[in-house]
Amino acid sequence: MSTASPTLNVMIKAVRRAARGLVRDFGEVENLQVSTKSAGDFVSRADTRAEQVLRSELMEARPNYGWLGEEGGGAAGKDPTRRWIVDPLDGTTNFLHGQPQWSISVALEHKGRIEAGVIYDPVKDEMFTAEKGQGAWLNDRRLRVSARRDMLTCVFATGLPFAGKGGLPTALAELARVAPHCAGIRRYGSAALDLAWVAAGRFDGFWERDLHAWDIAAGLLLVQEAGGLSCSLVPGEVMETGSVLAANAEVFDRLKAMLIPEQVATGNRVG
Ligand code: 2AM
Ligand code: CA
Repeated sequence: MSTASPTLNVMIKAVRRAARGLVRDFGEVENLQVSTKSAGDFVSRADTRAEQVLRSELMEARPNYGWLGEEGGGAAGKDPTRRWIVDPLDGTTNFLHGQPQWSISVALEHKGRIEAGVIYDPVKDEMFTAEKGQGAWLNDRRLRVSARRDMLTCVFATGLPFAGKGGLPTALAELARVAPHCAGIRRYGSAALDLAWVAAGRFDGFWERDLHAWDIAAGLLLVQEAGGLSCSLVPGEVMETGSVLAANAEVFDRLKAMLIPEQVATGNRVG
């Protein structure tokens, strides 16, 4: 990153610390073939421990801020305008299956806008960072979304519902609409990393429905700071609906027209 603010440095330090425990646990999980249940419990504990590490680091550095975490829920802070939005382990299913595509996502929200975001992929040692107005970065390299404008050359990421989630018919209809017009669609299972990869130009766009604020908060800022666009797939603010479309500015409108032909989604940009 260029000149990281003290707050961004706090975030980076916290995710690096949480990552150390997760990397250790990821090594263990590959050996844990005893039973699916014990592996599942082990990963839940790893997830909870990572959130505890993040919470103690971030709240120690900024004691007045509020908190919204996937595991620990929400807590108001003395400063009602600022809160951390944290996913300690995004891509839990990959982690559980020994697949190296998972991340830690931390965002700082101020008055409803995301001011700073960090997504860390510890397996690849890739630290994605963004601060409002300061660009998006991967380690020390400035990020730009891809410049592809021909849909036929584009690779998109999406998510598919897991058991019990619902929404499979919609997801399949969307695949049927987009797949014939692009070079490929990937389903990697960490929404936070998918968004970071849009920012990095590795994906030309990403969409998924019914996510949570902690899955997307940091990633949306990364996309915006890398010159991409985002919106909600259903009426409302994307941070509330969790149904997100993000893409480079060249193909954004065409992808949007394929995914929500019946309506124009509200708001193109985060914040
Ligand atoms: P998670 O790993 O933190 O749960 C991918 O489709 C996205 O959906 C990921 O960001 C993932 O976040 C989320 N996800 C996958 N399985 C999930 C589950 N069983 N419950 C809630 N969210 C899930
Ligand atoms: Ca998540």
